[in-house]
Amino acid sequence: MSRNQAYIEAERKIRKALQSGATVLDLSNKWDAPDEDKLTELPETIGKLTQLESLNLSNNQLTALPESLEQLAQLTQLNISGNQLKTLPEFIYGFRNLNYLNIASNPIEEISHKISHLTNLINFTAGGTNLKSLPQEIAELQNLNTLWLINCEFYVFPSAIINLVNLVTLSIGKHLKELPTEIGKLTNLRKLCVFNNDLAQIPPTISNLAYLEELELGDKYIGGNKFTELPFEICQLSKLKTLDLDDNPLNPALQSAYDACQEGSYEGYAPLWAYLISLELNAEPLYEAKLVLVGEGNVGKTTLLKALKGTTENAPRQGEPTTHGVEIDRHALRLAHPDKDGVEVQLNAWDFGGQDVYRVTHQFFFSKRSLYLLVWEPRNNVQQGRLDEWLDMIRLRVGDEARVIIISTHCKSGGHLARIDKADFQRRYGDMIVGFHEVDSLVLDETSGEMTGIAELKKLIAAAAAKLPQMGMGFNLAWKAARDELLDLPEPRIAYSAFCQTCAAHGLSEIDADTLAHLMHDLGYIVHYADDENLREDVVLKPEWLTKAIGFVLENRATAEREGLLPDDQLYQVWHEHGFAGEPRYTSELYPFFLRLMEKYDVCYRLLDGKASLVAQHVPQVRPELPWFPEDDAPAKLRRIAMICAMEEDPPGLVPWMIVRTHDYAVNQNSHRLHWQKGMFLRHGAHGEAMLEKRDREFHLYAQAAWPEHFMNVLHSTLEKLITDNWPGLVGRYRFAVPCPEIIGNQACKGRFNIHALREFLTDGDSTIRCQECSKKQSITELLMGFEERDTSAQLREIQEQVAQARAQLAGMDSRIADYFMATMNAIANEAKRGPRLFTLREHKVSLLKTDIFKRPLELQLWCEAEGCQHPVTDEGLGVYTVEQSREWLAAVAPYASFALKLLKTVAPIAAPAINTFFDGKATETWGIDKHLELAKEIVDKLPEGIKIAEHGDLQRDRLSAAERSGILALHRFLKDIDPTQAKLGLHRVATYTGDYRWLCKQHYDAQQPSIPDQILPD
Ligand SMILES: Nc1nc2c(ncn2[C@@H]2O[C@H](COP(=O)(O)OP(=O)(O)O)[C@@H](O)[C@H]2O)c(=O)[nH]1
Ligand SMILES: [Mg+2]
Ligand SMILES: [Zn+2]
Ligand SMILES: [Zn+2]
Repeated sequence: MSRNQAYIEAERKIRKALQSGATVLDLSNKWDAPDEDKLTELPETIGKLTQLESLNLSNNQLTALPESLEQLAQLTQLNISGNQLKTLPEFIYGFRNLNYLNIASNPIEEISHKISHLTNLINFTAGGTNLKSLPQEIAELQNLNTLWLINCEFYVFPSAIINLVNLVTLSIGKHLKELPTEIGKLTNLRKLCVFNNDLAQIPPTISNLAYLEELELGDKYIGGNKFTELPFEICQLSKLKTLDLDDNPLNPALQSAYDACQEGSYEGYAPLWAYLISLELNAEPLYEAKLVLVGEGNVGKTTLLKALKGTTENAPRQGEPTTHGVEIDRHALRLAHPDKDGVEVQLNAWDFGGQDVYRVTHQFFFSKRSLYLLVWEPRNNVQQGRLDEWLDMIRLRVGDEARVIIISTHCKSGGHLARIDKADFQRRYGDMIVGFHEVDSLVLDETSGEMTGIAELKKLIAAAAAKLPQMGMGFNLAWKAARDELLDLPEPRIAYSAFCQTCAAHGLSEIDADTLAHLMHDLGYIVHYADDENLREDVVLKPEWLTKAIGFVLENRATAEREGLLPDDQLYQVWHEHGFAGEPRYTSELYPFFLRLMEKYDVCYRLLDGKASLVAQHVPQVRPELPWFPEDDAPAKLRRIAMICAMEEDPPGLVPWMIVRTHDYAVNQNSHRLHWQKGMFLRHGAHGEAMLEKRDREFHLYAQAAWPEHFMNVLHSTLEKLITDNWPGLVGRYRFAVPCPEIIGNQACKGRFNIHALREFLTDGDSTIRCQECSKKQSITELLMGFEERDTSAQLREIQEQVAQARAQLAGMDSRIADYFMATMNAIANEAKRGPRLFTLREHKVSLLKTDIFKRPLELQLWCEAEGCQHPVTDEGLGVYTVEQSREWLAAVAPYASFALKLLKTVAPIAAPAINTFFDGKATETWGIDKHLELAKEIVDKLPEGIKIAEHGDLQRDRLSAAERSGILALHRFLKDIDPTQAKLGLHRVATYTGDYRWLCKQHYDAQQPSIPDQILPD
C-alpha cells in the first residue's frame, strides 16, 4: 500500500496530539470524500497516544487496524465506521471504558461473545455490516441504550436483544420476517426502526412501548416492509410522533388514511387512528371492486352490461344511444364469491364512451385493483391493433397488476368473424389477461335462461374479482352505511358540511368524516380535494356528472376550431346549450368550480387575462413559426443542449399534459401561442428558452441559454413527474439519451447515447464512444455537457467562488443559483410534505439578561420558499415562534440550521431584486433581510454540534447528511407540537410540477392561483 497524502496528514495529526496530550483524535472523512483523502493504513505511532479517550477513524479504507492500538486502554469512544474491516480485532473487546462503539458499514460478519466485556457500552452502532446474528452474551450489556443494526443480514430477530431492557433506540434489518412478541418488554424504547425488512405483521404487544416516539416501518429511500394492514394497538402509543409506512403494500383504505395524515394539517396521525379505531369497533370484510368496461365505441359495452345485469324492464335492445363520458352504476352486479359460502362480491360498473377525444381523460379513471372488461366486435377486421392499444393504455396507467378479460360480442349474430391470436396476447401481456370470452348480448341461451355466454362470464368475473388484493379488507359498518347513503343521494354535488352531517347522523366524528371523504376520493367514488382551499367546500358525489362536463368541452367543435381557446363567455354554449339529447345541462353557477377542477385534471390552464382558459387537447395540428429550430446554430454567447426521452410505449396525452404543466413558461407571439399537437416552445425569463417536441416514441427537449442546464433540469423533472404521476406502467421503460450531434446531409444523425450508460463508461475510463448510426467517434465528456451528475456541494463551491470574485463573470449565474436551489430543495422534497424547510434562528430580544444561550429563548423565523424570491414571513403574528428547547434539541437542529442558512445566503443576492419588485421597492430594506441572515449566523456559530453518527451506514446516497436530515425532522416535530394545525405558519403548501412542494406566503400563494372569477354569468 502506498502511503498517500492522507497517511502523511494522519502522521502529522498524531504527532501534534502527542505533543499536546490531546484526548481526542479525529482522522475521519465525510462519507463522500474522494479516495485520495482516505487512509488505507494507519501509522503505528498511533499506539503511543495512550491518553486518548476519543478516536474517530470513520470513512477511510482501512482493511486492518494496527496491533499498537491495543494500548489505547482509556478510549471511551471509538468510531471505525465506513471502512473495509472484515473482522473486529480482539483488542477492541479489551477497551473496558468504551461507552460508544461504531463499526457501521464494514463487511464484518461476526461479533465475539467477548462483547460482554464492554459493560460500559451505551451506544453500539453496527448498521450496514454483514452481521446475521448476535452472541447471547450481548444481553449482559445492561447499560446499552442505543443499538443500531439496520441494513445488516439478520433473517431472525436475535433473542438476546429482548433482555436489553434499557434500550431507548433500536434498529434492525434487513430480512426479518417477524418481530417477537417479547418486543413488548423493551418498555423504554423511544425509537424503533425496522424499515427495509420483510415484515407483514407487528405483534400487538407493541402497545406496551408506552414511550415510543418514532416507529419506522418504512422508508421511502431505503425500503419498506410487506405490511398490508396494521394492528389497532398502534393507536395506543400515545407518545408516538413519527410513524413511517412508506414503501409498504398497504391496503387501499389504509394507504388513503395514511396519506390523509400527510396531506392535511392534522394533529399527529388523527385520520389513521380514526380509521384503525373504526375497524376495531364494528367492522366487517368488504367485498367490492370496480368493473371497468373499455373498448371502441359501438362494440357492445353498454349492451353487455345490461345483459350482465339481466334487468328485464331495461333489457338490451338494438340501437342503444352512444355513451358520453362515463356511466357509473354502483349496484351493477352482485356475484357469488367462488370460494366463500354466502358471500357476495359487489361490482361497481364504469361504462366508458368510446369517442377518441376521451382517450386522454378516461385514463384518470383507470385505477389499480379493478377488473377490466375489454370489449370488441369480431365483425370488424381491424380489431387486433385496437385491442393492443387498449391493453397498452391500461398497462401504462395501472401497471402489470391490471386484470383484463377480453370479450367478443355478437358471437351468435355475427357474419364474418375475425379471430385473434390468443397465445400471442397471453405472451405479450402475461398475467394481465385473465381470460378470453365470447358473448351475444342479444341472443337468449335457453339452457341458462340468460343471454349467450353471460352465465359463464359471470363466473369468470367473480373468480377474477375474488383474487383482487383488497377483497375482504375490513370496513366499519357505520362508515359503510354513511357512504352508501351519500352515494345514493340524487344530487351530483353537495356541500362538504352536508357530507359531514350525513356522516354525523351515522355516528361518525369530524375526523372520521374527513378520513372517509379522503378514502372515497382515493377509491374513485367521489371527487373531493380536501387540501385545496378553493375546492374543499364541494363534494362531487357523482364523478360521471363531472366527467360528462369535461367531455362536453373535449367534444366541443367550436373550441377545437378556436385552437383550444375557451373564453368564459362561451361556457354557457358548451355546458348548457349543447346538442346532446338526454344529457345534463349545467347552469352557470357551476362554471368556476368546473374550471378549477379541469385545471386539477390538467385538461386546461387559465390564460393570464383571467377571461379564458386554454384546452390543451385542442391546440393546432401544425407547428407554428418558432424563434429558433433545433437544427439551427445557437446564437453567440448562448449554448443549446439537447436531450431525448425514449419511451417503449406512447402514453396517450403526453403532449397536452406537458403543455398544461409548463404553462408558466408559455410564449405568446403575434397573438399565437407557441404550442401544437406535438410540442411547445417555452421561455423561462433569464433562464432561457426551450423547444419540446414528440417524434414518434421520442420526446425531444432542447434548451438554450447562457447556462441552459437549469431550464433543462426543470423540464426534465416536470416530464419525469408527469410520467410517474400518470403512467406507473411506463416506469423503467423510458430512458433519457443525448442525440448524436453529427449532421449527415441536412439531417441530424439518428444515433442516441443513453445518459446513464455514458456516465458509467466515463467512470470506467472510456473517453470516446462510437455512434452506431454514423460510426463517428464522439467525446463522452462533450456528449455529457449539461448532464453531469449534480453534486450540490460542488455546485455551491463553484457559485461561492464566483460570487467572491465578481458576480457577472460566470455565464448564467442566476440560472446556476436557481438550479442549486432547486436541486437542494428536491433533495428534501419528502420532508417538505410535512412542513417548510427555510428558517433562521435569532436571539429573542427580551432575553439578553440570561447569559447561557441554552437558557435563553430563541426565535424561529420561517421563510417563504417562492422560487427566486425567498423572504422571511413578515405578516403580523405569523411565521415566528419562540423556541424554548433543550440543548439536545438545539444539537439536533444545528446541522440543518447551518445547512438552511448556507442555502439562504446563496439565494439572497438574486432574491433581493425579485422581492423588491414583487412587494414594494424597499421590502428588503424594511424587513432587514441582511440583518436576519447576520443574526442567524451568530446563533448557528454558537449552536452545539450534534453527535456524528452514521446511523444508516453507507446509505446516505442523497444530498442531506443523516445529521442534517434529523435536524429537519426535529424542526418539524417542534412545529407540530407548538402549532399542530399550522394556523400560525403564515405559509401555504403548494405542490409543484417538478415533484416538490413549496411553502408560500399568502401573497405568493395567491399570485399562483389561477385567476378564475367567482361568478361566470351566461350572456
Ligand atoms: N346482435 C348483437 N348486437 C349487439 C351486441 N352487443 C351490442 N349490440 C348492438 O350494437 C350496438 C352498439 O352497442 P352498445 O352497447 O351501445 O355499444 P357501446 O358503444 O360499446 O356501448 C347496439 O345497437 C347494440 O344493440 C351483441 O352481442 N349482439
Ligand atoms: Mg356505450
Ligand atoms: Zn451519429
Ligand atoms: Zn412569499
